Amino acid sequence: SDQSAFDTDVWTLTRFVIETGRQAKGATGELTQLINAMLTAIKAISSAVRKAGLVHLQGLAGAVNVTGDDVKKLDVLSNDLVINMLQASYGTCCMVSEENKELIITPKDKRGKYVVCFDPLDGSSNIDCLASIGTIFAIYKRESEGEPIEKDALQPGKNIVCAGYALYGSATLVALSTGAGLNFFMLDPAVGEFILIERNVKIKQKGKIYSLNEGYAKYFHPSINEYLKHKKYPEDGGSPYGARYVGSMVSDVHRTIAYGGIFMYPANEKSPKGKLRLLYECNPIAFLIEQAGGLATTGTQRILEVQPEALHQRVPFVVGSPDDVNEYLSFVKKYQ
Ligand code: AMP
Ligand code: P6P
Repeated sequence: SDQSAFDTDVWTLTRFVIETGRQAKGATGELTQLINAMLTAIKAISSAVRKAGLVHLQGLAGAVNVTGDDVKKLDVLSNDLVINMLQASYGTCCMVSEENKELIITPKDKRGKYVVCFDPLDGSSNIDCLASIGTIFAIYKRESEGEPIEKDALQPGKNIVCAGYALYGSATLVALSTGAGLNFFMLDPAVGEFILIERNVKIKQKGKIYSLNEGYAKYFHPSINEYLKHKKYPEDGGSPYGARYVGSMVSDVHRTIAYGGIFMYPANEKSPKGKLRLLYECNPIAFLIEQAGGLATTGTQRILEVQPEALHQRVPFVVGSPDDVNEYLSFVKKYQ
């Protein structure tokens, strides 16, 4: 009977986070509540993303609005969902969102001890062509007392307590780490729960794929073009690498973790610091990649060591399999 197919002791992400919370000495449950609030927002965003092409969305349930009035853009809807769910968890004192220029201060009566930096819908320029998009977040413990200030959010990525991404692709996946390895969870829409599918994920030591927007080749530093030439015309007679680039960071990063290789958004003459934002794109991804045994560098510094100076600052970003990132760094060193 199909009963046998039903796992009655399934590891949901909610259960997994409660379990790791119970194992954390002296934990009060505040972080567990906060992570589960983020997951609720992600489930709602997933539902909205999958309907966006069909109906005008209004509210959480995605009721059809036939007149199409007060339609919220998907990235604004996603941003509101994350802010509201996290503040309602009583776990945050302030937040940084890609959608908000200023620090988002949690109302006094709802404050907790965590800071969350997030991109509610990364790659939203890809929505209209139905390419995969994602949500990225990083959670830190606040450092100051009293009224939350920007300094609480301007922490190096090495201070991250928990980070994750959701990928709204052919299925909805969450990658999550609280510092003890990287785990993958897949959304079972029938149950509305994320199910553990891969524990302690490790990236390949070396891959066969490079991923970047070569449309900027004219503006790249010579070390980049020289590295790319080596990938396409290997002098050692090895076979060339394959090229893959979605232009949606979570999609390109997830493929890099799953298949190995290198993802790059380097600086170029038009964007001297690159394009990707340190607080809510580069730091969380760098944390997760390192948990998977990979490397994450600006080209001159480990991403997680960068001391942020501004909420929306950009950094050059090169991540992936250790051998691939180190090979790229050898080309950078040639020019130093
Ligand atoms: P809390 O009292 O819930 O804010 O947790 C205090 C500390 O325990 C956190 O900052 C984490 O370092 C750790 N911790 C709490 N909950 C979890 C969890 N669900 N998974 C991993 N670590 C946790
Ligand atoms: P480009 C999407 O707009 C995004 O922020 C990332 O998701 C993606 O990696 C990057 O920009 C793509 O930028 O310049 O290659 O179009």
